Amino acid sequence: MNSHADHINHSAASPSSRAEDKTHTLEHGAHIGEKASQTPVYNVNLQTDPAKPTANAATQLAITVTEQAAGDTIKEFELVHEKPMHLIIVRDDLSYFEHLHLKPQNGVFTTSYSFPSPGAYKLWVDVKPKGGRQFLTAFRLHVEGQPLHKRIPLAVDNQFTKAVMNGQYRVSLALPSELGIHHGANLKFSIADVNGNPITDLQPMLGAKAHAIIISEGVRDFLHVHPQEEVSSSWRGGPDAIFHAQFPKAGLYKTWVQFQHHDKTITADFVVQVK
Ligand SMILES: [Cu+2]
Repeated sequence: MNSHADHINHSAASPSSRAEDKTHTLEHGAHIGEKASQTPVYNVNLQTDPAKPTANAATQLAITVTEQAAGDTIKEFELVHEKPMHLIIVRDDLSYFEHLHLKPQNGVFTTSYSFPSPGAYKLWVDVKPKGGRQFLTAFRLHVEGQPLHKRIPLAVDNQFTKAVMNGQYRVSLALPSELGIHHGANLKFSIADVNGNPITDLQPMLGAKAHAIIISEGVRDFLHVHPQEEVSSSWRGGPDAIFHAQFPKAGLYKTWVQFQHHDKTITADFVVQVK
């Protein structure tokens, strides 16, 4: 377990948790918004069935949020970027990324999930209990199976335009000349069609022009960044989406941007170096 001074620990323990849940250790939760002293503290519990997930087989994930003092399961959540829960699943080498939205049933968020290969994963849960504050909690999970996944070292991209969706789209990232830690940076993502023509009829992605997540090498720091501006459900536009990111320290970061076009989600990723 790793906790920063300004973070409150979320204990994964709950009376119902099984011994195997120890493998689903919590890292740290970053709190967003109001002061912790004025608002309740929450625990997040992740249970998997089977207790030891195996790659390429269905694993049931069940996530509950409890109020730490009373121990009550939270049943009502506020929408954060249009969803009651954002669940991000990555491999610890960042070679795999999944962004899911789970709905609670009687306070339990469940999904059946098949991990694509064995090894170490990290899961981030982003929720906002009704009347409480939004917070982020991370779990580490080991997935069994064969063949063992060969870690893919993270390497900074030298190409900031990528063909995605079998070449149907081209996504570009424009960066400031230097990415530093002391001042925030604007990351400008643009999307074009196969011929390089800008896409101008994008649909809203989670209430914004696009959605972006940035994770540091070593899966320690997580930045869920959104464009300042929200857009209405009838918005159509593009091709650019600008995100303001504040990098906590120097190093490599991988970013995934997601656009919505013709009811499809288009994801592209880039590795950037922060100095
Ligand atoms: Cu989400």
